[in-house]
Amino acid sequence: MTDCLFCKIVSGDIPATIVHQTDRTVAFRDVNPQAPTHVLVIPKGHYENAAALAAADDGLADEVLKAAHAVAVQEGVAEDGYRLVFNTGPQAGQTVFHVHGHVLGGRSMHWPPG
Ligand code: DGP
Repeated sequence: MTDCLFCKIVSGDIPATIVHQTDRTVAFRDVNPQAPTHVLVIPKGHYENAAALAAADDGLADEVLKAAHAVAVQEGVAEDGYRLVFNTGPQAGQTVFHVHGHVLGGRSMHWPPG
């Protein structure tokens, strides 16, 4: 998608600090981190949100989840625990409409979220 920020990160047109990559996923540091570890995990292909990714039904959602856990392990937050968030739709706070999982860790988290 030509007008998508995260597609431009995938293509290299916009720089990002990439921390993990597979054939079909990429993970990079959030520009506005909300925790000591804050990494975004995305499929390289464009899907608007988690619902669209799940509907793709080709194993890609599973790959994104596995990549998110691999990031948590790599970042050293898997043992103490981390939060994986897919804001889905404007009311949930989604602002970039290329599905992304936030991997947040390195501090205590509270529930419910704001
Ligand atoms: P969400 O609100 O769930 O759609 O999260 C979008 C996230 O994307 C937000 O935490 C900030 C991050 N973000 C926005 N623009 C950029 C960018 O250009 N580079 C990086 N690395 N992250 C970005």
